Parts: sequence; C-alpha cells; structure tokens
Amino acid sequence: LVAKRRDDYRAPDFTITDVALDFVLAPDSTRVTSELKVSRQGSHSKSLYLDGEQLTLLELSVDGSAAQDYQQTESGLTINNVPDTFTLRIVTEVNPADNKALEGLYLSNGVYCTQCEAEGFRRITYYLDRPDVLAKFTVKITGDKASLPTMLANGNPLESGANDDGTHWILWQDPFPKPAYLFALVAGDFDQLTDTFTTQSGKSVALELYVDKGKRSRGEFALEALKRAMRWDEETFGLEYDLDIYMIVAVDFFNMGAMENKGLNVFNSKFVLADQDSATDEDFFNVESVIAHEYFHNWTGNRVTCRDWFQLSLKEGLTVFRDQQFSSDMTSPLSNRIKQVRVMREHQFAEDASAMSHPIRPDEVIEMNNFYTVTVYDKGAEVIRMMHTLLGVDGFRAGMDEYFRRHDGQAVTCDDFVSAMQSATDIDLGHFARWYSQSGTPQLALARAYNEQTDTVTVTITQRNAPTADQTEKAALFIPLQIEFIDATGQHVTPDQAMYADNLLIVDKDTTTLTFTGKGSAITPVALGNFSAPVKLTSDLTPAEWLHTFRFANDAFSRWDAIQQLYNWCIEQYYQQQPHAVDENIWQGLYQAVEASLQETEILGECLVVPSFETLCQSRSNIDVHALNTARKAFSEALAEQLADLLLTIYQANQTDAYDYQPEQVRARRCKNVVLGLLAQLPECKDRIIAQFEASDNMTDTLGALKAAQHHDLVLFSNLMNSFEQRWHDDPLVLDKWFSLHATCERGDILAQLTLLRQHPQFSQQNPNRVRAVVGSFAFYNTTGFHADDGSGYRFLTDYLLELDKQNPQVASRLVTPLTQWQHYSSTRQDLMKRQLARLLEDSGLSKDLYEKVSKALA
Ligand code: BAL
Ligand code: ZN
Repeated sequence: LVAKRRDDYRAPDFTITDVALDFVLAPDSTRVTSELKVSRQGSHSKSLYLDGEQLTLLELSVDGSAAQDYQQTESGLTINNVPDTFTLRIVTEVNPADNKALEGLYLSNGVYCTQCEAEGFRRITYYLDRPDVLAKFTVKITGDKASLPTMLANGNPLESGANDDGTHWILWQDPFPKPAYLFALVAGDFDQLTDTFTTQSGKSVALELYVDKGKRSRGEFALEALKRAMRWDEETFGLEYDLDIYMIVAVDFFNMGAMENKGLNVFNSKFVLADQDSATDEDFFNVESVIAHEYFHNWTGNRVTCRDWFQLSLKEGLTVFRDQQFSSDMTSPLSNRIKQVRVMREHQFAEDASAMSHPIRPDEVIEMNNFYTVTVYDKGAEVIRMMHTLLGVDGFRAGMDEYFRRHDGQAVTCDDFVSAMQSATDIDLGHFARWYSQSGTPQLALARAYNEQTDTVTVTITQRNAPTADQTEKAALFIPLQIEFIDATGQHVTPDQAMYADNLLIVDKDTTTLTFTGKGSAITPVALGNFSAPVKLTSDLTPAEWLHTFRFANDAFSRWDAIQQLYNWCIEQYYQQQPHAVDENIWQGLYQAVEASLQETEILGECLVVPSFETLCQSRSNIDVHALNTARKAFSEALAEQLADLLLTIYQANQTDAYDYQPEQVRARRCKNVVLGLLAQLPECKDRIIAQFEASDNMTDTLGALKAAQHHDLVLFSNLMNSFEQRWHDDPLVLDKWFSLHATCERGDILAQLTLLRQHPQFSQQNPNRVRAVVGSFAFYNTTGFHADDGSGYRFLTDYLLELDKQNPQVASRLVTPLTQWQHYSSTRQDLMKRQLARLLEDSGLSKDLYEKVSKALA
C-alpha cells in the first residue's frame, strides 16, 4: 500500500463540468447511468483515468459510440485516445443491500442512503473523484413508490412522475457546481417536519427535516436549532443560505456524526432526535452544535471547498471553530471552552503523542478516512481560534470576507486561507503558519526567579517542541499566550515590558522572559488564559498558589484550570504513595474555595470534576495504569469525604423545576449530577440515587442517577439498569446509553458482560452507533477492563476488530485507536498491546484503514 503525499499534488488532466445521473433503485442491483461532459485541461495527450471501486461496468460510450480502448482495474478505469471535449456515458450496477461499509450507496433499515466524503462516490460510478473537480449535477431517481415515497437528492426538485410498474421517479437539479464528495441521494419512508426561514435579504427558504416514522416530535428541537444557526451566520459573518430548500435526513446507520452534502444533509439520527424523555442536556447541546456545523459548511466547505484532501482542515478546523462560537453564544462561553479543552487534553494530545501524530494539514496519507481526526478538526479549530485572538473580532471578520471574495466557487488550500486572513490586516502570519505544517504538542515551562538586590522577579517561559513519530525536526512556534499576574494580595500587576496586547504575550522563541521590578517577590503568573493555544503548560506554582489563582484570577477558564492543576498535583501525591502530602491546608483551601463559590453554579460544577484518567496520562510517562487509576479514585473519594456537607448543600440547592432545556437549568443539573457522582463514592448515598432515578422527569437526571449507581454499588447499578432497559428496550438510540454504561462498568467479569451485550436483541454489528456504544465505550473508557493485566481486554478488542474490519473498516479503524496509544504506559504493558497489534497486522485481508494505523503503531 502506497501513501499519497501532499507535495505530489497535480492539477487534474481532465475536468467534468456537467453530470446527469440516473438511478434505478433495487436492493441488490441498483443501476446507475452517468452522463458526463468531460474536457481536457491543458495540452497533453494523456488517457482519461476515472476512479471506481466495487462496480460492475455494464456500458461505456464516448460521444455515443461504445468505447473499445479502455482498461479496468480494481481501483479505476482508463479510457485511451479520448477527444478534448466529449460526452462520456457509463452504466454501472452496485449492490446497496450488501454494502456494510456504509460508504457509497447503501441500504439499511429500508432506507437508501449515500456517504461520499471523502472518496465514496467512486463506489457509485466511475468518476474524477477528487475535490478540485466541480460539476453541475442533475439526478433522476426511480424507485418503488410504496416503500420509497420520499426520494431526495441535492438542490431543487424539477419534475416527478409515476410509472406503470409501481415505481415513481423524480428529477433533482443542483445549480451550484460541486465536487462529488458533496453528492447525496436518500430514498425511504419518513415522517417529515417542515418550516421556512426568511433570509436577511428577504428570500424564503423551505426547511425540511426527515426522521423515522413515529419520531416526528423528536425532530422539533433540531429544526429550531437550524433556524438559530442560519440567523447566527448572517449576523456574525454576513453569510446567507443560497438554495430555495434545505433538507436534513436522519438515518440510523451512519459512520460519522453527519454530512454536509449540498442542500441535503444526512445525519446520524443521534444528532437530530432529542426530547426531554430520551435525550440528555448534552444530547440537546450536541444536536444544536452538529446541526450548526453542517449548516455552516455550506459556506466553509461547499461554496469554498478543498483543493485536495490534505487540506481537510481548511473546511473542518474553520467550521468547528464556527460551531464552537455559535454554541458558546447559544449557551455559555465558559462551559463550552472547558468542554473543548477536555477534548484537546484527553484525545488530541494523545494523538499527537502517538504513532498517528500528524500536522493539522497532513503530509502523507494511505487512507483518507483515517484523517478525520481530533487533530484536523479540533486542533485545526484551535489554530483558527489563535488567528481570531491575534486579529481580533473585526480583523477576523475582514479576513473571512476577503476569503469569500477571493475564493467563492473555488477549491483552495490552507495557505490561501492564511493569505486572505493576512491581507485583511497588517499582521504578519508567516511564522504563525507553521502551525499548519508542524505536528506535536508544544510544551511551555514557566519558571520564576527573584533577585532580592534589584527586587526583580524574572518569569521565564521556555518553549520545547519534542520530535514526534512523523517529524524529527521541529522549530519554535508562534504562540499567543494569554497571561495575567497576581501579587500576594490578589492585586493584578503588569510586567516591565510591553506585551502584544493586554494579557497577551507572544511566545515565538525557545525562551521568552518578562521582569517585574519593585513589585515584591510573590508574583503568581496565571498563564494560558482561555486556553489561548493548544499547548501543554507546566509551571512552578505551589498548591497554595493554585488556590490563590482560583480566588483572584480574572479569567474564568484559568480559575477552573487552577483547580484542575491542583487536583493533578494531589493525584500525583497519591500515585507516589504519599497521600499525606495532600495536607490539611490543601483540604481546607479546597473547602473554602468551594464554599465561596456556592452561587457560581457553572464554574462550581466544572471545578468538582476530577481530571479524567485519559487526561492524567498526557502529563506522565511509564505509567502504571492501575496505580494511577487507583490514585485518581482514592483522591476523588477523599474529596467527597472532605467536602461531604458542602456537596449535600449543593445537591439540594440545584434541584430544578419541570424540565426545560435552558442555560440556567442545564447548569444546575450539571452541577447537581457532578455532585451526585462524587457523593456516590460514600456509603450512605444509595437512597439519594434511587430517589433521583425514581423522581426524574428527564433523561439527564436519569442518566446522572445511573452513573452514580455505577460508582456506588453493583447490585444497585444492576437493579436500576434493568428498570431502564424495561422502559427503553425498543428504542435502540436510547439504549445506547445503557450499552455504554454496561461497557464502562469496572467489574471483574466485564468480558462476559460484553459477550452478553453483543447477544442483546438490539445490538447489531452493522450499526456503528451500537458498536461504538459497546466496544468503543469499553476500549476508550473502561480503564480496568481494557487494561486488564493479563492482556484480555486488548485481546477482546483485537478479536472484535478482526471481525468488524471485514464489514466496516472505517469504524474498525476508529476503534483501534486506544490500542495504538501505548506510548505512555510501562514497557510490559506496551508489549502486551503491541502483541495484539501484531495479530492484526498478520491478517492478510486487513483493510487499508487498519493497516495504516496498525503498521504505524508498530513501526
Ligand atoms: N465532512 C464530514 C462531516 C463533517 O465534518 O461535517
Ligand atoms: Zn465538518
């Protein structure tokens, strides 16, 4: 298997301007007729090469004459001696019912559906399946009228009619030229929700949402969220929707979260369906943010798309940043920022430290599907956010306006984006742009020295960029570091030197220093405010100074982070078998900090969350997994004991009235359920958990009680879980929560439990949501089970992946991630993990997807 390299990009030899597709749908033999207007680009005499996989070719003609001079391979079709411009007609047959990979056209639960990003269109017909070929599409669909009353494609419906044989047909046309990855077709029998949206220029847009029969009311929130997103993009970026109709279809079988096909988004039903009984506050949040994300792609992704797949972050980093800003405006900036940072610290830092390390704009790819990563998406969004910080709100908006002015209708690169941003302001982004090409997490270390003679505190910040699996040579990055300084009395002080802006220091060299003269020796730097850059920061702060920071810092994120750093320090003492180092002063300080914050529900709730095991791993090496996990739990239990009376007060104070998904209630429920999780570690909590479970009028509190029970006692957990299953046994989407809770339960017989879950009537290996809920939850979050000392957890995952890879390589490749991230653990554990990776690599039929990740992890 050969990797493709970014540097090898060549403009296409041919392009396609118009596409007419004709689908005749049948479960195992769908016929696809494609008529393409093809033209040669530049002067050359090369053959035309089209991508195509798993297709049966039935007819091929050039300008109406059957083609004779062509060759077929497993990956494409070469047609020789073609004219400079011509019409190519291709008839192929595909088998949607047999398509378990869920790429291309597939049939599941009676619904025909497509997924073409990144390279799925080549499984529908032969094509120039690359994002820099933009064509206008018309699509005719013919299908059974009774079972497929709804048949959708991109753009606007033009005509429809019925045939004598029980089928009907419809013709769609999309006026906007687009790459094939944005093509979509859906056919099935749905409930429909409709609405209209009037754009800022007064145009009326029909909104249509299609959901499973009987699930209509669960789609209402998504439709409202869509309208909020449409309005926000007009108000924030002046971006208006461009077609007359915007359609969203929710499907149960989907590899990703959702897909931004032009005018016809296809969504995993998990990110559309939500009501008070079946969805948690977090589900509501996710629905709104994914709805917004896909909508925002209409400009950042569809109107301006990627030149090649190495540029994926051009649209994904930018669109994630946009959806983060939107969510923050709809809910709350602080809890959103914390949520985003948790993803970075738990998952993206782990990816940077692993064999899959890559820059946000990768250089080398074997299977593109492997690069829909937290690095390209979330670190990509952090890079955009840093530009936003550097340029300011107005500068950033001016840069975006310039980007659309230059590139609307084009397929462009990350460099084009940076250049547009740069041209709109006078800020030089040359050094900054290195974030696009350098992988790895920069490490900043902050240290202080005091010179009594001159009464000067020197704060030194060193930047280190360690080699990563993919790059040995590194250079200093351009890092905007938000920083504030507090003296012993809690007053803010400023350094002798001018900074970039208030509280913003540019760290662009190996060493940066600041001095404070005549301000005493006790100066506490509060660095990385609002997580202003995706870096790891260590400092010489003491536990007392973390508490001081919590008390006096202006930046709310820094206050939260100070408590997290303090927890990290405490857990380290437990891990080093010296729990008494967490002395009375620290416990008292924590108690007072919580007591003083009883009215600050939002930050309080977040501060009472102990860092996850995965986050703790990112600042350690040669980890003894069980010792660290035990240390974390012991500290968490001690925290609950020390704060018990306050926690009870908080629990009582944050009871909510009849359920409503609105910010104040969401904060209260979050705080209450975090507290219940802590209290659950204490013996006397059982009745409280049962009471919450029984009284709950919403899924957030129900799930809060179940999670608490999981930490409290296995008998209680089993009883409540049985009761939950009885209520939700016929609703697989809700049951995913139940699957996931079982799979993350730390119990000795977890593998037997997983076997039972796989035999559950609602489990289906063909449904990615079920697989992620059971196997994904286990591998990513069941620390004791997955990391069992005898290697049985690793073996379980490997056995499972060997099966799953034959059906759905994309999902298998996602799930192998925890096994490839062995770098932080002790050497015996690394050996156990690598032994299973080696088993995977021995499989001669391994997919490209798994091969790329596994071979890198073993290199
Ligand atoms: N483009 C793939 C799904 C998403 O990021 O929206
Ligand atoms: Zn996206």
